[in-house]
Amino acid sequence: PPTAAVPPTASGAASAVEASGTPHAPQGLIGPAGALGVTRLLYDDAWLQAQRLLERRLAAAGLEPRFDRAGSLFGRLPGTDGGSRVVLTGSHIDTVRRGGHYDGAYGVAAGIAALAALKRFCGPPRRTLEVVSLCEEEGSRFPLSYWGSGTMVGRYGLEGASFYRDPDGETLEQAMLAAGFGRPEQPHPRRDDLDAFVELHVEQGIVLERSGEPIGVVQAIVGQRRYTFTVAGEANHAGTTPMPLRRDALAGAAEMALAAERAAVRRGEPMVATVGRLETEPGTPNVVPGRVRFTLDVRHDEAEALESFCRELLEELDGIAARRGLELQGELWMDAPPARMDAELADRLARAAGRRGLAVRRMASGAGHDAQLLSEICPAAMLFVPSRAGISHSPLEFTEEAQLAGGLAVLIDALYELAYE
Ligand code: HGY
Ligand code: MN
Ligand code: MN
Ligand code: MN
Repeated sequence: PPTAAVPPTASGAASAVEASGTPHAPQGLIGPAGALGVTRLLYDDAWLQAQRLLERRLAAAGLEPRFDRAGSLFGRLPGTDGGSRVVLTGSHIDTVRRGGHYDGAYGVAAGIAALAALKRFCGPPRRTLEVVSLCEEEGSRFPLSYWGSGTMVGRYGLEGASFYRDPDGETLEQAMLAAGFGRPEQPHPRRDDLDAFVELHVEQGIVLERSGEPIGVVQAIVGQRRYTFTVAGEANHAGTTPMPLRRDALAGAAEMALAAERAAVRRGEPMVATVGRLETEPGTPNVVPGRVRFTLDVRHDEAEALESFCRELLEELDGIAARRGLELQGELWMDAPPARMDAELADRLARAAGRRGLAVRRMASGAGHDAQLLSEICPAAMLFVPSRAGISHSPLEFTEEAQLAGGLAVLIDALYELAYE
């Protein structure tokens, strides 16, 4: 059992992983990011280098690397039972723009280290274990998110890749093919052989740091909707256009952004609404903006609350547009319903942490995760470790090594129970 193989202290897990010659987190993947942070976008060069590095690390650990047609990378530790079922762990390898080193990458690196340590210290499992570096989760480049887990659960078809364009006009399909994926001879992502999915992830919030528990076990993941709005007014001369005659798209969009903020504050926690990106045209100091595009990210842990909030807010935005003589178009491009984690699997994670003397907090996740989608095709559960000052989606994202090792130790024990016993 892993407790023999992996010493009972959290830091011991890290040294056991070291001692087992298992892959460290590939250089540059884990640790404080530089001032500009980490930007690894689906199918771009940094993304491809990371996937290729992980492929080499999986091969070095004897974990049979293979890519699926969407570019998600799997490592495999075959079970002796000869069955076709798989216990899967892992997370996503892409990041937000100028993000940190931990969001996604920690769950991938820990999953590789866990399988390598189990292979080394416990030999082959009864049931097959796999680790996945999912190709995309953030929605940072193309107007869609969860491309990796979404193609696995059938939310997206690969044939739809030509519909999505990045800000440079490149389609998802062109980028996928250019990176060497999307080819018919590569295995299709669709999975129906999973017995469980366990995702280890940094909390990205401040709850664990404040409460002092080193481990979080997730009960539910919030639902989220993401929109892109286009506000059309009239570009005009900044000097000769009197204020009452303007149809200023930026002033309108600004009023809409404040309306979204006010509406979320009025609703109270856990409702959140964020305008994360805003582009204005022509973007010239002496021209009244004629057109603005902005994104809106709305989240809540109840589907009905999410639905009513968005319905009411869109009516309010239409009212602002009408009053200002602007045209407003909205596109809903992401709608991930709230997801409950598998209770039995969550209990198993909590017990594994307890056996290592690590205090556990049962909690909800305000961040979206691949486990949300994979819960549609198999029992899914998540482990959290603390994020310093609750910061994430930022170069300042950081988690102490002992906390990372604690999460790894619990993951190893949980995977041992699921695949060896
Ligand atoms: O945005 C999120 O919730 C996640 O980090 N992708
Ligand atoms: Mn993430
Ligand atoms: Mn993220
Ligand atoms: Mn491009």
